[in-house]
Amino acid sequence: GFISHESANTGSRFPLTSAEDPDVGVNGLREYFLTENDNFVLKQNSNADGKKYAEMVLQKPLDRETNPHLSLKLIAVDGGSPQRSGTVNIDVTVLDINDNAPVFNQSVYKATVMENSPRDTYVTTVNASDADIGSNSIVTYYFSDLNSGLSDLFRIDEKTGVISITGSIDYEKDKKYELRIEGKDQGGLTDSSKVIIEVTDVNDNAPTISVMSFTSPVSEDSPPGTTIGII
Ligand SMILES: [Ca+2]
Ligand SMILES: [Ca+2]
Ligand SMILES: [Ca+2]
Ligand SMILES: [Ca+2]
Repeated sequence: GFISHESANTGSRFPLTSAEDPDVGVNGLREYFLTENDNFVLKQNSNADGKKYAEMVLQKPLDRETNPHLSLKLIAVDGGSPQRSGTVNIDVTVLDINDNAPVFNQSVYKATVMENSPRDTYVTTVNASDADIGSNSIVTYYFSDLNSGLSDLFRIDEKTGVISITGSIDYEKDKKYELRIEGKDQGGLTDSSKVIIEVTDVNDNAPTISVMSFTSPVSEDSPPGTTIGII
């Protein structure tokens, strides 16, 4: 069989073993045929000694994601009557290259948290999938906008994409957060998305009463309607 990366250029040649036919002349090897397929065409050549051999030429790029394995047959026929033929299996294994970036399954994630939620409270999980295999498909997650200061309030697990709380969430300070996230495969291809987190209010503030203070005492002859204090 053959092993080829899906990145192999069109025009790449894969020489095939030549068939042996002890007969000569018209009864000798005449022609090769290859199973019809999308990627390879057969090219037939002759050595200096007149021996025929064939090679497969890549005419359409391989794509491991659609077809990781090709099972082809090479058939050699002679020119005799009755015609005789020989068949050999040609297995092509297509190796992965990192030609797919991760893709987040949502362009926006929405979540709600209560203010004053304790540290490690679960917020949401983000997920990006990658059509490649192995390390080409392993995605790590991180916040892309590190200057926002939001990484003091939230953390993202780089392996699982779970977002949780690390700081103190105060509705009276911020009612909504927007986190920019990125997913990166081991080959460096990325996708981005965002998480919008709404904070719900908790009744964590008692009413306070403020009284206007006067610097001068109220005189006993103030006209009716004079403001004494405002609650
Ligand atoms: Ca591919
Ligand atoms: Ca990938
Ligand atoms: Ca691939
Ligand atoms: Ca509150």
